[in-house]
Amino acid sequence: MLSSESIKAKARELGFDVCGIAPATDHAELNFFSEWIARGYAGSMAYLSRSAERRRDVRQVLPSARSVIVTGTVYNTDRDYSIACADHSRAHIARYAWGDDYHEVLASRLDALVGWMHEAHPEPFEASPYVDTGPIQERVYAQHGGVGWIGKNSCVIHPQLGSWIFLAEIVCSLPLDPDVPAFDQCGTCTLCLEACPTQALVAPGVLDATRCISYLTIEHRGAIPEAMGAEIGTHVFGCDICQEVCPWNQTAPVSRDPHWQPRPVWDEPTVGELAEMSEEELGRALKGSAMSRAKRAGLRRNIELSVSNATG
Ligand code: B12
Ligand code: SF4
Repeated sequence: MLSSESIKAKARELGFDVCGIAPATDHAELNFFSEWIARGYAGSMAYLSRSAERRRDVRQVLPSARSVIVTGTVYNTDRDYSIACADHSRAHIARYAWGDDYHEVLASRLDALVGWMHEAHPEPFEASPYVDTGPIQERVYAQHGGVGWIGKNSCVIHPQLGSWIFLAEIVCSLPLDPDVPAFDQCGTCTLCLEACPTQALVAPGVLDATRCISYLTIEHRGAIPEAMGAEIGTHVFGCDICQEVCPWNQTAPVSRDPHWQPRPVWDEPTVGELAEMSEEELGRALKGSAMSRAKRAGLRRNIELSVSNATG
């Protein structure tokens, strides 16, 4: 029988920094999703409401599921936090998007882990890998797999690694030994709620995405609502503020993995430098980058707004 310990050891060997096992059961936190959608917090992310039924429980996606193997991968690098930057012409890009597209990098590592599991355990079993885009509530399983707790900023925080971690999972039919769930260590701290420039964190752990800079600059198509324009400042893609102020990220380790090191073009550029990029340069820079999610038109819109906020 494949043991949880051997899977975790293999996961580390493949480049994942942490790995935990959650049982595929009806965790109470999974129920918040439908209320979150009903409150309109998903905005125009129609793919979330469309798949709400499947997102309710991983067994909707894989009926034979008994366990969820959850991995965490540190993407932090040694660059300063955006809140430490006094230069108003600096463009801010979310830390997770500076290097290579994590979807591609982590999907191939998960495939290698699934391949190894089938070799180590020749009897038939089902195993489906997911990185971000699958209809599963990754943070809930991360918490139940002991990877980290869901913080007041709604991100999964690992006590040693902080929250600069990608999540990626394998939903599988094997009844693996589960980990102890992570416990909440936010305590009385509310720094993230206070620091959010758009008051998007409406209660501890509850994010109204329609107010979140990350949603507005990455997911939202069309014009950015006028009322939010100034608050976006020079954030051209995503936002890290509620994680930068988090005490658990003040001594977070950095990754040496070449995949997550900042590409020169996204490494602390000014809004002016981004505005001057030709279509060809932008196309090249977005190849194999998670920033392609915003589409060229979205990025151009964000850059234009940032230029106006920086100069206005
Ligand atoms: C949609 C989405 C977004 C949306 C909505 C974010 C959100 N908080 O839901 C937007 C575009 C805003 C976004 C932003 C970001 N995202 Co995102 N996103 C997702 C995605 C695809 C789905 C998340 C989801 O299901 N949201 C719906 C709500 C219900 O879920 P939730 O907030 O995660 O859930 C908990 C709380 O909201 C709470 N809750 C909800 N309602 C209520 C009500 C009450 C009363 C209570 C008490 C609690 C409560 O309970 C829920 C379950 O425990 C996941 C990948 C995945 N498949 O899971 C990545 C994911 C969550 N994102 C990720 C990242 C990195 C980011 C950003 C940091 C990117 C950036 N720098 O710009 C920001 C962080 C913003 C933030 N503070 O959350 C990572 C997070 C890694 C981590 N360590 O936690 C994920 C897991 C992707 C990945 N595979 O690594 N994201
Ligand atoms: S990512 Fe930025 S805008 Fe979104 S909740 Fe965090 S601090 Fe607020």
